[in-house]
Amino acid sequence: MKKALVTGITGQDGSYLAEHLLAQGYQVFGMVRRASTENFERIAAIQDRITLEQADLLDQPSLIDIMGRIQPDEIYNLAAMSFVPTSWSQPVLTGEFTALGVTRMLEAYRHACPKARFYQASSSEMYGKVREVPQTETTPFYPRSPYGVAKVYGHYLTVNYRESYNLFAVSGILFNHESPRRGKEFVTRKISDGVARIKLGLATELRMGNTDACRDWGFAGDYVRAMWMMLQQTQPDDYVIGTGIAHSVKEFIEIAFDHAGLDWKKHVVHDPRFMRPAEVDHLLADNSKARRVLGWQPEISFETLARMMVDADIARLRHATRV
Ligand code: NAP
Ligand code: G4F
Repeated sequence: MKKALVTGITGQDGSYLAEHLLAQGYQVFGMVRRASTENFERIAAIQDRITLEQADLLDQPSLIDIMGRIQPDEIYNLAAMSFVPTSWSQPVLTGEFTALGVTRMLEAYRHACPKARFYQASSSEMYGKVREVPQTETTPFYPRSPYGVAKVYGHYLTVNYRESYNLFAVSGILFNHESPRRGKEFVTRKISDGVARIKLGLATELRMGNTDACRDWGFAGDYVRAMWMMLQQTQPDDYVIGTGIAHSVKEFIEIAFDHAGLDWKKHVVHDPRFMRPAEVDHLLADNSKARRVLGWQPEISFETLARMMVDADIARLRHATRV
């Protein structure tokens, strides 16, 4: 039985990846940081089938310890401070988690279990003020947030450790991917949750920032399959993962409100508090390498994703409030 270690297992991607790995017959170990209350909502359904180990991206000895004890065949480094606006208010912490955390992970990996395969969660946010459209594995980076800068560091460090130490280390450059398990502060989930609240009479308005921004949005369940596929190749390499279709925030709003039978113009209010100091205007993936080499392709469309998220939030809030 292959062993996989997943950091960030309590997050959106970690929970879907753990389910995928269990379905592939893996023994799954999840790294969690200590908290005064447990935060296992997303992994509640599989908690009795996985092993949770306490460690922290900020603490080098804890990382060496768990990798040395587990001796995983595959390591998926998904843990990070992943919310872009927080990276302006907490830039030093973002650098510690999202940039230097990768160094600590790679150091632990090369000393404790160098035969393992390593996946780094790189991001389309690295393209920022895009240098070409669509973006490929060779498009130059121009990050527009402390988060994006930290991800560029983690990306190049992973490439550098692969080349310096002959490790099987890969970076997946993933474009935005969403699901009903997405954190509520990210735009798609903020909208689906807002629509559900308005539909059920729990709110009347939804306050939004830049609704002209465009993203290449896909479904998280599709994207974790790509992570796993990257580690099954004969050679380590980096891949862009996205759908190849971009939509605006406004389009997501329109589909989400329409699906609930609501008129978005009556509820959506522009709020400058949600504008960013520097914006990423338009991201679009060229996924041809992933399609060709990995045989990967997305299954869930933008429209299906938006509707799925609205349905899930309405069901969740109905259950919670008995409306
Ligand atoms: P997420 O839901 O925010 O999950 C982040 C995870 O990181 C959580 O499990 C969190 O644990 C953990 N974490 C944060 N700081 C930690 C620390 N110091 N030590 C240990 N664990 C820590 O993020 P996601 O959407 O699943 O994304 C997964 C990864 O992919 C992230 O690295 C993100 O930057 C990257 N990424 C995401 C997207 C996307 O569209 N979702 C696109 C490209 C790249 P707690 O539960 O304890 O907070
Ligand atoms: O959903 P978002 O917060 O995601 P963002 O900034 O694109 O970052 C996500 O995707 C990255 C991949 O490119 C990941 F690496 C990262 O970890 C994260 O998962 O915002 C999307 C867009 C932005 O342009 C933002 O300005 O939506 C715009 N937006 C408009 N109004 C808003 C809002 N975003 C948020 N969060 N809240 C708003 O009210």
